[in-house]
Amino acid sequence: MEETKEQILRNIREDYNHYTAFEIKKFLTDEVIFESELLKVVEGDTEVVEAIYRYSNPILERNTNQTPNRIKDYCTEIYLWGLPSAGKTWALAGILNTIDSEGHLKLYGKNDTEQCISSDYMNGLLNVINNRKAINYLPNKTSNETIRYMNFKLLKDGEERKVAFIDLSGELVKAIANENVIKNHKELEKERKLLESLLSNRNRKIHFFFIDYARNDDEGGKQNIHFSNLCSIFNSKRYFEKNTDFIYIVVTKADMIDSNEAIRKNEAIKYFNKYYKSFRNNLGKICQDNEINFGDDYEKGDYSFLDDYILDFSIGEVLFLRMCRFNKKSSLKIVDILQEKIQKERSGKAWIFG
Ligand SMILES: Nc1nc2c(ncn2[C@@H]2O[C@H](COP(=O)(O)OP(=O)(O)OP(=O)(O)O)[C@@H](O)[C@H]2O)c(=O)[nH]1
Ligand SMILES: [Mg+2]
Repeated sequence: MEETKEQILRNIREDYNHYTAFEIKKFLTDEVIFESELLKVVEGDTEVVEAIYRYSNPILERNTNQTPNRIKDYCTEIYLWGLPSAGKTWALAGILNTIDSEGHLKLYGKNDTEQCISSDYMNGLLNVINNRKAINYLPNKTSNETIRYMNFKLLKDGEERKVAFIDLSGELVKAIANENVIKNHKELEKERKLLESLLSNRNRKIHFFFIDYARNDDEGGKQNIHFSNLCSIFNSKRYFEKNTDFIYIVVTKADMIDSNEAIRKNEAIKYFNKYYKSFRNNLGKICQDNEINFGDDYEKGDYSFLDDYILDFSIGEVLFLRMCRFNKKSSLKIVDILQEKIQKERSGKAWIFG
C-alpha cells in the first residue's frame, strides 16, 4: 500500500534518515509532497531542501584499473575491513579529505615512476567532500568486484611516507568471513585470491576493522560472528604474522551513540567489549602472539590494551542517508594516528621485496 502524504511527512520528521535523498527528490518531483511541506518538517533548514533538489549520486570512477596481485613498490598498506554499509568508504572520504586539507597529501604525478593504481577512485573520493559546501553528496555501496588500491605519499614534517589505502567492499569481506563456514565456497573467488596475495606481500600493514554501531544488537549478533570468523581465518592463514604493525577497531556512525561527542569514545569501548567478546579475545591473542599493538607488554590473556585501539567515528551530520554536513573531528583523529604510526621507508639489505 502506498504511503500517504501524512505518513511520509511524519516519517521524515521523526528520522531524517528514513528515506534516501533520491527518494525525497522523487517525492518532490512527483508532487507527492510539496517543498513548503518538506521545509516545515526539516524545521526550516533551507540548505537541506536545496541540497535535495540538486541531489545526484556521485560517480567515483569511469575507468577502473585492476589491482595487480603483485605490488612492486614499498608502502604501508592500510586495510579497511567491515560488513556492507558499515561506513568504510565514507570514512575514507573523510580521511582523504582531511589529509588533503591539512596539507599532508602528495599524489603521484604523470612522470613519477610509481603511479596510483586506483587513481580515478581516489580522485573521486577526494572530490566528494568539498569544504566550501555546507552539504556534500556521498557515494553509495562499493561495487563487489574491484579491490581499490590507492597509493600516495603522506607528508610529515618535510618527510614523505608511502601509503596505500585498500577499500574493500563489504560483500568481499563477508565472502572471506564465510570461507570456513561454507563448503565449496565460490563467491568472489577471484577477488579473495587477489586479496590473499596482497595480504601476503612484504609491505607493512595497518588494519582497521569497522563495526557498524547502527545495526542493533540482535542483528549485530551476525556482525560479531562475521568478525570472529574473519579473525580465525586471519589467524589460520597467518596474515598478521610479521607484517602487521597495528590493528584498530572503529565503531562507526558514532553520532548515533550520542549527540555529545565527549562520551562517544567510552561508549564505543563499552559496546565493543560487551558485544564482541569472541572477536576481542581472538584479536587480543593475535596481538600478543605477534607483537601487535604492544600487546606483548601485557600479561597473557589480558587484552585491556585493545581499549587504546578502539575509535569512535562519525562523518558528521548524515542527512537522508546519502548526504552529510561533514565534521572533520573523527577523521582528524585517524589522520593523526596515521602520521604517528606509519613508518618511513626501510632501507638496507634486510628488506628484499618478496
Ligand atoms: N549516522 C551515520 N551514518 C553513516 C556514517 N557513515 C556512513 N553512514 C551511512 O552508512 C551508509 C554506508 O556507508 P558506506 O561508507 O558506503 O559503507 P561501506 O562500509 O563502504 O559499505 P560497502 O561499500 O557496501 O561495503 C551510508 O550511505 C550512510 O547512510 C556516519 O558517520 N554516521
Ligand atoms: Mg564501501
